[in-house]
Amino acid sequence: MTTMYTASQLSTGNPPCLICETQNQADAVICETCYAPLALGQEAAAQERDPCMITVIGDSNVGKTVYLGMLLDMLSKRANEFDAVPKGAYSVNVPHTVISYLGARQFPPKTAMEVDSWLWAYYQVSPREDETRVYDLIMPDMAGEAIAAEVAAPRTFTVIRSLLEKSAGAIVLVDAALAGVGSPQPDFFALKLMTYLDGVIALGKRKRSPTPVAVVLSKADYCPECFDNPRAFAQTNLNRLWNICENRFENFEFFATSVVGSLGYGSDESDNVVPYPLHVAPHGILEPFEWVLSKL
Ligand SMILES: Nc1nc2c(ncn2[C@@H]2O[C@H](COP(=O)(O)OP(=O)(O)OP(=O)(O)O)[C@@H](O)[C@H]2O)c(=O)[nH]1
Ligand SMILES: [Mg+2]
Ligand SMILES: [Zn+2]
Repeated sequence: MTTMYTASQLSTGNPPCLICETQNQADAVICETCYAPLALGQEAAAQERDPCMITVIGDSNVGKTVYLGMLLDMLSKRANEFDAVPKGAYSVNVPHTVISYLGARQFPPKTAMEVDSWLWAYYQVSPREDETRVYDLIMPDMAGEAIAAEVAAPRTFTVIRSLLEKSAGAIVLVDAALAGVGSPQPDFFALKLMTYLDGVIALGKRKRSPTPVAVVLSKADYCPECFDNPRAFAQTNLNRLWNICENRFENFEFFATSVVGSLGYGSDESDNVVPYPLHVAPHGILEPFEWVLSKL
């Protein structure tokens, strides 16, 4: 099992795992139950606020890694009046990886299913117009296949459930390019995901959940009409998802997002045709995040 830190890098306190509350051995670096880095708990113990977790979920290949990397990079470049400070150098790994790949005109590789290889990011974010509002954001980059496995058979990946239980908000990515060409897969997967989320965070059978959920229509560069009216796009192309949002969630909104401006196509080592990002032009990355913060 590999980790990003050594025991000596971590402070001496031994708070329980922030995600699943397991009390681990004092010299452990990752949680024995959920494999989250224990540095998260130590960072959090040093703050005097409760950390705020916003979880990015979605199917495999929907664009979670690219979105999260771009979002964290934009935040640390002080985009849109936000100040964001990474807590712990490990937090910079997601944006570092994503921006390096995009700079080399490639997409980052898919995230491995093993929980102990996921990259976690812990950022302290505050809007510049009101520096008293500080959010300790914790966002892991999870593998879509693990999310699918947990949704299909709950408790296969306890870390996902524990995270969602503790999340103050969720960003759900849905592949707009696939939905736009009539594939039912994004709609069905999102319906399962929202049903799962409702089961984890619901207050009761009748009550709609107040947890803000931003639905991000990813790869909207393939279907630019998405940007004009994301809600209308969802009502037409993701009707099952739209209905469960209306029925079960008090606070939801749809956003269109894209990271690339133009794509080229080429073959990879195994002769599959793959897209290459020729030009990076982020659109609509911060909006869903700002909206979630505004609802907390
Ligand atoms: N056109 C376009 N394609 C994108 C965009 N973002 C991601 N992609 C494509 O989607 C693929 C998957 O993106 P990832 O971010 O790796 O997806 P993921 O959700 O992290 O997938 P897993 O790690 O398997 O869960 C990329 O390799 C690109 O081909 C975008 O903004 N526009
Ligand atoms: Mg990924
Ligand atoms: Zn844990």
